[in-house]
Amino acid sequence: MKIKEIKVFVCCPGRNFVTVKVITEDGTYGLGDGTVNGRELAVVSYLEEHVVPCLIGKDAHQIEDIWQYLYKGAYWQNGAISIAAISAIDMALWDIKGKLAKMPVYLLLGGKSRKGVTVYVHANGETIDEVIGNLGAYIKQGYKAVRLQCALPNSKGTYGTMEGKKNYYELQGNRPLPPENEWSTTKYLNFIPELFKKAREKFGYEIELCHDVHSRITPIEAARLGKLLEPYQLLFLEDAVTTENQEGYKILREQTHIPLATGEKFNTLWDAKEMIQNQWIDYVRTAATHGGGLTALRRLADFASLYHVRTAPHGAPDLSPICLMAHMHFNLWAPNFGIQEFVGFGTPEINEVFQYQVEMKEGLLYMDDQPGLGIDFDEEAAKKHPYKRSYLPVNRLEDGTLWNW
Ligand code: EZ4
Ligand code: CO
Repeated sequence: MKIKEIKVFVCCPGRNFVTVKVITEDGTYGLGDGTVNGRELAVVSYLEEHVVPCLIGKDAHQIEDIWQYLYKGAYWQNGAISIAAISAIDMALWDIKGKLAKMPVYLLLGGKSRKGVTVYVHANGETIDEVIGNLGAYIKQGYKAVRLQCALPNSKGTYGTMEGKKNYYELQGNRPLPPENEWSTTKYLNFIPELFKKAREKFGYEIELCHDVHSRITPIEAARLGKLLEPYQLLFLEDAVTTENQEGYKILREQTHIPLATGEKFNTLWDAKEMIQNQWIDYVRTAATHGGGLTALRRLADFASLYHVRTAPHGAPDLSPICLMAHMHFNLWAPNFGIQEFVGFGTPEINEVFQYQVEMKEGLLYMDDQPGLGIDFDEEAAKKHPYKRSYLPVNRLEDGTLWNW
């Protein structure tokens, strides 16, 4: 089944998404997500200039060969932009294969390993009381796991909080230049254990809790945080330390038994190899959009399964619903699936552009069986929401030193 045409879209229904539509000679089409927050047009250009021309006329069924062709064949294998482009094509090809086989993609991967997909949602707030209130609301709705993030008192911007926005999807949606945030590790380490103490006092230990440090502290600081949080039995502590140096996790691992998660920025299995092989982490958070699509995630999950590492795919609002649907299939299949990050059911604008069906029952997400990934993209609706230049914040220490955001 030959690839006839590939269209690349970038739209901003509240925030920017890069979408690929691969169309075969019989008119079947597949969709993929290639969004890299703040660098969207680089992916569009990589796709349009360097990927699309090479794929016209190729057999859409040969997913593995196309993956290798775009990865090894480019000579420059790695990199966030090129991998996002490969990921988008890969998702679209799996979507096509499912549609042609008249099967949901999870059946092609090997079938269901579970009845539904356990998710964790985000309880954010400007104060501990606000976070605890939001946590209570999620528990009432039936969610089984919640990530807690709270603004540090008297500081300028804290990762994961709403910054006065009402809708999570609006956060970071339209920032033509990067805003600047401020960070103090001392304030953070002194403050954050109290959040988890209060959450456990109020709601007990049945609800799973997690927290994202967003790579802002050093291994030994993370060890201290891990120890401080140990009594509150987190499901995991996410991105305690940056991962460029995988051995940072060794130091952390030796000091604390808090479960560790990382990997939302991993582009290939190689980015995670040492930390998985050495069992320094418990959850690998790589997304289909940033880790090479379903073809690569499958390989990562199998490798991780050898070392008791479970998958916990990234599910931030800057991944499009196409990525969420790809993850639904992957999560249903992966025998070592752990949990899916989930920020909700979109906004009216997003759901006008992307049509898909998921529902939550008792903390698990379910979808209807549809051929392929089970998502559609309305090109006309997308045109109503043109791209808007937007950047993530940059972060500085109180003395002005540029820091990890
Ligand atoms: O900051 O996706 O766990 N989720 C995260 C995200 C990331 C954004 C960056 O684009 O860390 O909120
Ligand atoms: Co994260």
